Amino acid sequence: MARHLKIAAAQLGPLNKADSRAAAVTRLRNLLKEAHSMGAKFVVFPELAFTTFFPRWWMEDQKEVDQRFFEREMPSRETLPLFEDAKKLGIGFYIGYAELTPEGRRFNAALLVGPDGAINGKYRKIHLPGHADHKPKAAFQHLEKKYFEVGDLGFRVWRYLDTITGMLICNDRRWPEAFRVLALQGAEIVALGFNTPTENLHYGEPPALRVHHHLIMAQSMAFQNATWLIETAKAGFEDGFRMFGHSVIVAPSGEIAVKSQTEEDEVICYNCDIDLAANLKKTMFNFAAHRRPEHYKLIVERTGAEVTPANG
Ligand code: CDT
Repeated sequence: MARHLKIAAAQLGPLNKADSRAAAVTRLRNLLKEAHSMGAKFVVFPELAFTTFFPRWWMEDQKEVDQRFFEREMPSRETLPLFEDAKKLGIGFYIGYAELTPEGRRFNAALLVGPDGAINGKYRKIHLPGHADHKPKAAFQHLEKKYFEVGDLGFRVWRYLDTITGMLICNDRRWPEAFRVLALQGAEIVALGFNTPTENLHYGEPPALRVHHHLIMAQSMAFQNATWLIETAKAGFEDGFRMFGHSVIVAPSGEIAVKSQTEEDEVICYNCDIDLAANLKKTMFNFAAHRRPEHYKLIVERTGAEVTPANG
């Protein structure tokens, strides 16, 4: 019998700098309840879901940054009600947060929480976009390389709700290698939260094109790796800086099953047939039959592109 799992993407509208952690948790709890009322058993929340997307600002007082934006433990006193609700409702979730370890290390992290409220897995973002240096003349900055270390837990999957589920965070979705490493571990679902500015920090680019790239990446990554893909946005104007929504649930066929319509708090939900990819995995994307890793060596040996033509 086919396995089905009703999954929700719980998109958040803007969280401003002045918004308290408690206010964010209240909104997340409301979204969780709404997802539950729609029959969802697994909810995917955004990246850095408890605060504004703070890496857009250069801030020098690290103590204050830690205090305002980072979590020293999970669940913390303030985030615990979300975990308790999940347990009460018997619903699992993915959530992104800024992690400050007891050793003083900082990561852009995500948790996979079971329907019993227990933490099943943790991922620390590996592809950190942007820059570490101060660009005071820029309209906004993208300082993930200043505030976070590169994740050290690898790309992993977990047995979760009778599926194999992997986690990624935001910019990871632009790197096919990340998805393929999850698919090679049998991923059936990939959960990912994101915060993507509507404006391109580096050069003028039509916002519609940015959304177009977001959608074609999601569709191709899901199809080429034969997984369900849930991508959830934090969206809207945060302190005047806009981020696009377009949270999506994409089927292993590469089709968008459902997509958000707003840049506000919004739940979308789909009853995912986890076995939908079975034929694809036996034929076109039968990795064991068709992959040729002996010819992929450059993928792991070389980081940046070098012009090395076969004819010299
Ligand atoms: N949060 C995050 O990773 N956002 C990036 C923006 C990159 S622009 C420097 C993204 O890939 O959507």
